[in-house]
Amino acid sequence: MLGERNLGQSLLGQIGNKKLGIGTIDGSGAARWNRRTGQEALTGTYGCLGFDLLTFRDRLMFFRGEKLMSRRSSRPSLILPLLLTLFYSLFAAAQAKPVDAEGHQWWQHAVFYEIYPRSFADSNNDGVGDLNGISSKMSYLHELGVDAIWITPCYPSPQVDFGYDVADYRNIDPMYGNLTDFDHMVAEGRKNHVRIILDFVPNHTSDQHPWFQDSKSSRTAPHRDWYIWRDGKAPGQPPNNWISIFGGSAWTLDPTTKQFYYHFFYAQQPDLNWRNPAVEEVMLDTTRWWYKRGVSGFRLDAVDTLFEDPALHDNPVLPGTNKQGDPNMENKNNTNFSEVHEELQKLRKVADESEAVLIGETWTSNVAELDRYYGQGGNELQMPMDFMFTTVDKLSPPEFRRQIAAVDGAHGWPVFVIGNHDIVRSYNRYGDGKNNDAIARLMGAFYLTLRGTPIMYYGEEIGMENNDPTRKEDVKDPIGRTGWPEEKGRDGERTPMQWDIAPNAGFSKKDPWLSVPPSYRTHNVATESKDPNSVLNLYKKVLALRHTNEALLEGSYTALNEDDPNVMSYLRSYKGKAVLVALNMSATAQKAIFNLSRQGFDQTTLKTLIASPEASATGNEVTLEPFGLLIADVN
Ligand SMILES: [Ca+2]
Ligand SMILES: [Ca+2]
Repeated sequence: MLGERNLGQSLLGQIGNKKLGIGTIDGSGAARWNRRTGQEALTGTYGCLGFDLLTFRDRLMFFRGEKLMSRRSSRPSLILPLLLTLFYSLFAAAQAKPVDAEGHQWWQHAVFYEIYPRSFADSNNDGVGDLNGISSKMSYLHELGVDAIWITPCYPSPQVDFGYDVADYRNIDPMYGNLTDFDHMVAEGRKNHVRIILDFVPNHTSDQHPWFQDSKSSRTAPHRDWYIWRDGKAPGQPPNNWISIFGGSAWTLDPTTKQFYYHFFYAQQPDLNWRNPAVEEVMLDTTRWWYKRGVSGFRLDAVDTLFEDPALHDNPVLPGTNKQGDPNMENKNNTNFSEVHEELQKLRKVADESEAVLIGETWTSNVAELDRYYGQGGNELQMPMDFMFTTVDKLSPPEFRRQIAAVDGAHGWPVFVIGNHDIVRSYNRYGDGKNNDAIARLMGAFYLTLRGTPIMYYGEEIGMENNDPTRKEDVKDPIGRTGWPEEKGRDGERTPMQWDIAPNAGFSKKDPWLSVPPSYRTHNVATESKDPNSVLNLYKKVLALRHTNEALLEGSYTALNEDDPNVMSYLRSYKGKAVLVALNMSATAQKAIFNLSRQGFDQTTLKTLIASPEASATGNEVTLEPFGLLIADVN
């Protein structure tokens, strides 16, 4: 899916795809590319613009779409792209170490688990979670069936946006520990076969970062151009109409130098200027620094906001206002620039040096958009998250089938999530208020058996629920404070992990930064460990199965009984072996009959592997209680 892009980006895409292409350039300087169905090559003809790719720097400028109109020559030189193609393909081949006969990489067999470090485990009882707390829970994570943990930002930070305002990219906030604690956590992880994934926040720093402190000190400071500074339209008027997603103008006037700086998020989170090569270089090198320290990858924060229109055109205003009371607008001129993909390719090259994985916070509205994040020939993110799955907010087999089929047909490996630190917990979103535990087990049996890599959210495995603040003065999340009461913020899904029945759910001896919901008395690790039918034990069983069963690890996905409005069922098959998953998404008992002759199983006999208490399989027939589930071997 190429669509309309600027010339530079399409070129880089071609190199990544190991193909050469020719396109046409329209009057606006954009290139329109076509891909012939059934052929990987791009076709078309150049207009008056050509290029001679002589130096790396020139190439960079070209890829960035800069100076596009100033570089003219009679015809394109294709030799350098060819050589680069060869180089990149050899490089990629040298880096990829498959873990199976299918050529899968480690992250394709792994189960990921997101940890909000403030809320996971508090080793020193100050009410806030920390790295030593995480280290102490590595054996829990391993026994659960987790292979990698993604820790949301734990760098030094004034915590205006709970760590997403980074003041030093190469250190640990004292609240969470220090670099020695970090190294200890990596070592404990290795002992327990749990890899560490950190959060990388490339779009902006904290306003307390030394780069910004220097940048704002004078118009000629060395770091001035590391951020985006502009004069106002008129005295006291910001440079344009862009809005911060945390409310108000995206521009703040600095009284010392009398210019405005740009911030897509909070005013304390100034955007870095990614058009400055020095910024790019130091950020790429920061990822390398962490890989050398034992990190196995990064989750990239808000990548779609990396670039802005250098001419700062106003965004189109839409009718109405948002939850912050600002006019609705289309963020056309400050998000989703094609240059984002070029940076992802560069980050990926550094990641490949260490067999690391890049996970994307990729909010997309369709699979074509998601597909672009994998890159041409898979040269960008290995794991862009499919958040469209989380938009199916009701237990609807037809909607889930549509969504899974679309993602299964994308050009990369699917990544499934049902919750994270920005979304109301899945327990509440899918729960009906009466059968929430059964539904939590159903959802676990569902997304953990799909073809792709799941990213769990801490506490999901014990059926943790949202605990939203009821008074404005209790709200910690900035968007909850500015948007109250309509927007209560994200505190509710970030409460402390529930370990046992001790006060504060055993998270801390001191009252924690956010309180646990009363349901911690029944929904905690210690209590659920003893109950064979708990949400926790269902998760453990499913995770154990998906680590050992070849059909679940390697198999294709085929939707079954696609007209059934109540039972979601599918087959995962690999080399003549198959696992069938049947999930009753309704509040009434259901029967499902499976004819798998088209899938190569003439006499279907289902052998139950995992089932809810009242579910059973006889021959090719499955009986399920309300919200019941059954996972079976097909013979
Ligand atoms: Ca602590
Ligand atoms: Ca930006």
